[in-house]
Order: sequence, then C-alpha cells, then structure tokens
Amino acid sequence: MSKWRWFWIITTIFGVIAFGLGAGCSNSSVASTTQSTPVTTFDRDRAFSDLKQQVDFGYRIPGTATQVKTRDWLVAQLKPNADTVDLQPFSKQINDKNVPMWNIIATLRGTGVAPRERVLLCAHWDSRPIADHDPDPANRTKPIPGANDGASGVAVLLEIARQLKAHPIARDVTIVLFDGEDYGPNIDNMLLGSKYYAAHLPADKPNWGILLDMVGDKDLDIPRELYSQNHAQAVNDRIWSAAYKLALMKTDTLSGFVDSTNDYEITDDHTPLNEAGIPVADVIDFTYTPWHTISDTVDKCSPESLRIVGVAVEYAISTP
Ligand code: 1BN
Ligand code: ZN
Repeated sequence: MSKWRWFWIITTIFGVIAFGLGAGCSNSSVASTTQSTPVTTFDRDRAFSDLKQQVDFGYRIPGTATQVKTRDWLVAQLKPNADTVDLQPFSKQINDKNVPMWNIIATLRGTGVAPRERVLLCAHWDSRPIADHDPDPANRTKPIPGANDGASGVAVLLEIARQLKAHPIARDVTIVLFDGEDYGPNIDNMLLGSKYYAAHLPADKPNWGILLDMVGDKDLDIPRELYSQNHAQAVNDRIWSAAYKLALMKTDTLSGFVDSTNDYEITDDHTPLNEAGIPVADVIDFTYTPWHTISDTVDKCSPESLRIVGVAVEYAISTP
C-alpha cells in the first residue's frame, strides 16, 4: 500500500473517532444542564446555630428594628455563597400603617451548559406577630418566637447555599427568603412576599421549586402536601424518591418523610407561585403542636430534622 493510501486510512479513522467524540460531547452537553455529582453533605449543627441566631435576634415582625437587623444578617450570610444577593422591597398598607417588607433573593449560577434548568428554593423569614392559636387566651396577642415557623426553613437554606458553594451543581439555583408570610391575622395579609415575587417574576423565571416551612420539629413528620401533589407532583416525586434513596423516611424510632398525602390542602407561599405557573412543592410538617403559639421555641426543634430536610432537597436538585 502506498504511503498516501496509509495517510488517508489513518486520517479517516481519526476523523471518525473525533466525530464520535464530538457527538458524545454534544449529547453530554444536553445532559449536563441537569447532571452533577449528587450533593448530600450538610452541617446540621451550623444550620441549627443559624436557627437559634434568628430566634435570638427577636421577633422578625415587619415594621420593626429587629426585622431590619435580621434582614442584614441574612444578606451577610448569603453573600459569600451566592453570585448575587438582592433585596426586593415592597410594602402594604395595613390598618393605617404602611408596613415595609423585603424579599431576599440570592442566585447561584450552575455549572451546566446553557440553557440550564433553574430551580427555586424558598422559605419565609418573618415571624408571626400574634400567637392566635395559643391555648391561653392571654397569650393570643403576643408574638411567636417562630423557631420552627420561619427560622427552620431559612436555616436549612443558608446551609444549602454553603454546601452548593463548596459543591456546585449543574442547575441554576435561586434562593428566595419571603417576608410577610405570617403577618395576618387573616389570609389577605399573609403570603405577602410570595404574592409580590410571583407578580414580579424575572424573565428567566425558575422552572420549578421547593418551599420549606416548619421543617425543624424534633418529631419530624412530613407527608406529601395535597395542593403540591395536585399542582407540582413531579417535584414531590423527586423529593420523596430522594428521601427513600437516602433512608430519610420516618420509622418508629426516626423522624422523617412519610409515604402518604395529607387529605387537606395547605395554603402557603407555594400557592401564589403555582398560580403563576411555577410548580412548587411545599415541604411542611403540619403536625407541629406549638404552631402559632408562644411555645414555638428552639427546644422543640432539632439539628437532625434540619439535616433530613436539607439533604433530601440537595439530592433532589443535584440529580437529573
Ligand atoms: C404555615 C406556617 N402557614 C402559616 N404559618 C401557612 C398557612 C397560611 C397556614 C394560612 C394556614 C393558613
Ligand atoms: Zn405561621
């Protein structure tokens, strides 16, 4: 065989291999929009100390100095772990008062090839001004400490932000801490931050999301929430399959996720988002006895409950 003939044969073989690799790459670039190494690391003690810190600030009630102090602390916690952190200000006229509120929005760019899937993780950072479910009528005009109802979801998200900084994932992540979720007393003055966010979505709005609310209860018991099951079933499937895979299901001796669906719908910050077309599932333990009482305190919560929810969420967002 001539020297030239060998040259063409070898060139053709290399060409075919290179084409194959190229095709492989372009396939993997599609997959890489959602594919990353699953994240399951979570410092539960650091998360729990963030829960305590929020409660130590005092009542995170819109229109108070404590609200502003807590807001600035939350921004400072997110800043080192996010690409951007912004305040989204809004206000509402309530009983002759113009009440100022701020959603806190952090973005974490994913490692996948654009266009990347965008996932929303959210929780409310305000606490309720009135303990209207307290068994003692004398306490019903007092504020709640909001250790579980408010601080727990935020604590999990602050720790997830740190973990994602250390272990980036393919998807873009937007973390939104909603203000004014629990102002009340009635529903027309609740979910204020999520209503505002849903009415002012960015052009590159999230594709789907997870809301965390009351996830710190020592005796964690989280079934699928019915409204989420009806509006964001694929998101629930993702979370519960993570919970199975990572052995985070409740047993006789362990707290955790439960393989059933509530027979009632819960109105929460996921409602305005689903109404705006973003499937968002609410991960919520609604069996919490101190709910909207002055007894919603740190001792009712545990670091392990924060870890259970945190790793389920991390796994759900870091796997295809
Ligand atoms: C959850 C925790 N929620 C309030 N605190 C949501 C809710 C809103 C529950 C209205 C019942 C009624
Ligand atoms: Zn509440």
